[in-house]
Order: sequence, then C-alpha cells, then structure tokens
Amino acid sequence: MGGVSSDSTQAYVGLGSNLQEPVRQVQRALEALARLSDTRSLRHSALYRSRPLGVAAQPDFVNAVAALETRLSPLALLRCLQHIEQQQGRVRHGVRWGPRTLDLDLLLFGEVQMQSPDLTLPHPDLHRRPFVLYPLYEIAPRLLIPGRGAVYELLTALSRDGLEVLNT
Ligand code: ROI
Repeated sequence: MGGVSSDSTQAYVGLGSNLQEPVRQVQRALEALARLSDTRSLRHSALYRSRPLGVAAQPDFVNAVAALETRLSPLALLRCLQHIEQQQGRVRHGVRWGPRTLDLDLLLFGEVQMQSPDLTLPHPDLHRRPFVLYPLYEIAPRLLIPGRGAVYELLTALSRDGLEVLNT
C-alpha cells in the first residue's frame, strides 16, 4: 500500500514450497504480500530451485525472499504471514522437516533481535541456509544481520548446494 511513512521498518520474508505447483504457490504468496495492509512490497528475488534440507525423500523446493516496508509490529506481520499460508491451503504432512505447500518465514525485522515462543528474530537458521542467504544476497547484498554479520560474508561459508535460479 502507499503511504508507508517513516515509522516503518524493512522486513525480509523467506518463501518456500514443494507441493501443489510450487512456482505458482510462491508467485501467489508474493502477490498476497504485496496486498498486506500498512505494508509496501519493495522487491523480491528470483525464484530458486533448491534441494530439500531435512527429509531427503521429498520434491525439490522453490524458494525466494521478499523485502517489505511495514508499519505492522513483528507479531502482527507474523500473523499475516500465517494467514497467507492458511489461505493457500497449507498442508503439513505431519513430518517435521517434511514437504509443505507454502512456508513463509519472517527472516528479519529491521534491527530487531528477540526470542519469544512465537517468534525469534533474526530467524535462527537464516545464516546457514543457502536457499535463504543467496536470494537475500541477490536483493540486499550489503545487508547486515543483527548478531550474525554481513550477508556477503556469511555466504562465503556456504556452498550453493545445487541451488539454481529458475526462469519464470
Ligand atoms: N528445504 C529447502 N530446500 N527449502 C525450504 O524452504 C525448506 N523448508 C523446510 C525444510 C523442510 C526444513 N527444508 C527445506 O521447512
């Protein structure tokens, strides 16, 4: 939405899907993010194909990262992300680390560092996941992750592990 003023924060959201037309799932979620109230969508990365982390016997994932500017609180934004997941018929197959229709992770919320039962910021696995760090680097190459360091330095420790940019 327009009119996002100076009391707004830049937030980064990770998107992932490996069920029910993953490319379409991620595209629909990007559209839904752009429609959030009190929030403006700034840019997003390309869509990437990635090997599944966790349970290996599941389809490849499609991943992307979006940058938003928002006046929502971190928890209000998290609730919006969960709502979008539900709208897109999120199916969890009961397996931890297993396949999913749509996963939206709040990766970063400005400089906020917090740990609560509902939300940890920055996202605790962000710095070790190639399918998050490479797309993040694409849209914010100089970004600093509070408590972790610069994205471009974190990347040097991480192989691309089969990560591929998709032509969409
Ligand atoms: N693996 C990849 N490649 N991408 C994801 O988004 C992803 N999400 C997950 C698990 C199941 C841990 N593995 C993933 O939640």
